Amino acid sequence: MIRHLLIAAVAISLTPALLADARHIEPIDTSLSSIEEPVNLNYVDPPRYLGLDTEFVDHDAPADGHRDTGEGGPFGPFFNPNWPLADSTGYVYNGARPDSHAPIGVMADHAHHKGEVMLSYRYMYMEMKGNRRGDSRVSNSNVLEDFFVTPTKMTMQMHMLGVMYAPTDWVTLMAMLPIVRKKMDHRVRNGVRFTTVGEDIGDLKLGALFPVYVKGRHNVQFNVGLSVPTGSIDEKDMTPLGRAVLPYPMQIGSGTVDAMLGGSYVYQRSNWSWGTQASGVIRMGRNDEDYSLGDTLNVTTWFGWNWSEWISSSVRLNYDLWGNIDGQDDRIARTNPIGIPLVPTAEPDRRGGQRLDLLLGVNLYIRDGFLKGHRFAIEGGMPIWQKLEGPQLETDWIIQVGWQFAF
Ligand SMILES: [Cu+2]
Repeated sequence: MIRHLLIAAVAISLTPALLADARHIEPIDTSLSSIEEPVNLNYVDPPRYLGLDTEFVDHDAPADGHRDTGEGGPFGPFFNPNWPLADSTGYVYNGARPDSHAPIGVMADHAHHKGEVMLSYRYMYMEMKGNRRGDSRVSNSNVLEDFFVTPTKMTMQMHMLGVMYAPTDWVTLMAMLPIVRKKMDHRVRNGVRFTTVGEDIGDLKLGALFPVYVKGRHNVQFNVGLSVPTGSIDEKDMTPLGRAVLPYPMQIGSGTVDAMLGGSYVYQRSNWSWGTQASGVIRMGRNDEDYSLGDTLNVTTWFGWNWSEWISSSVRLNYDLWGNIDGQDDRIARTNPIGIPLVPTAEPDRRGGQRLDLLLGVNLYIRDGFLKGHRFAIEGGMPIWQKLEGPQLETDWIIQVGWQFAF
């Protein structure tokens, strides 16, 4: 089910790009910013004021706007390795704007030119409080009618180190390593409260990103990747039943090799851009404990507004769908010693869900001084809708900050 949706979503998200260019139709824009001169890449001293009709210039691009790598890549006539290329209006896709990187919560959104390396660090904090079944809230005492223990709150912190490297213009390689800390508060029927913590290196993610079509205002990319099960599925902590393996949402890794697949499209105007991305994770087989986490689908779309050559802001909708668990970990008890269902987090068929988030972000691209070329970004938001196979903890808010530096 999720796999079919993923394929459909990737196809739908990329269709406008193909149609728009194939038909050579530019939307008619009656605003001032539509009066765009062809980009002059030799322009030495671009204006640095806030302006609605400023065309920001990529100083690092060769004067003719073309890259001379001489490598054709595997995509035949569809792909031109000398990106970025001008379209018939003379517009050249600009990869050196604050909004030419997606909001920091989006990954695998941009490629690099041959020989470039990018280092990145992200910090994410997420807070989940209270339970939900379907799309309505359920109280703790409500959950305790059916279960011996209820989770009441969870926080997740993640540090993510990333590196990107482009051996050629047509592929950018990526590696990301998360370090995750999860903390969950619980209440027992008898009123006792307890907290468990899971903390470890997460699953190493390796990927390759293909900028298959970068011309004029359009940027189309595909990415494939593999998640390597370096993260723990053996997290233990003290519970009322003694020291035990923690339930599924407190584990750090998936335990399985996971295939990752995605596609994105960004449309760029002189002062704003619109991007959309669809991606998914497919678990391959089961892990050592004979279960696999549900497959996931993510579809996100954002609008970025460039206030100047160094700052942009964004608004983003983010949809996540994740499945239930296949199989079960026999180390995780599902009932207490007298046979009462123990806790909803131990139930493989109460883990799936869907969520739609609204997020606001700011990207900074430092153009001068000793931090020249460094990017800093922040993005935060909250769900506007969620539907969970519960009882399951609901998400309340998410914030992410990041740093990126390419050289
Ligand atoms: Cu990068």
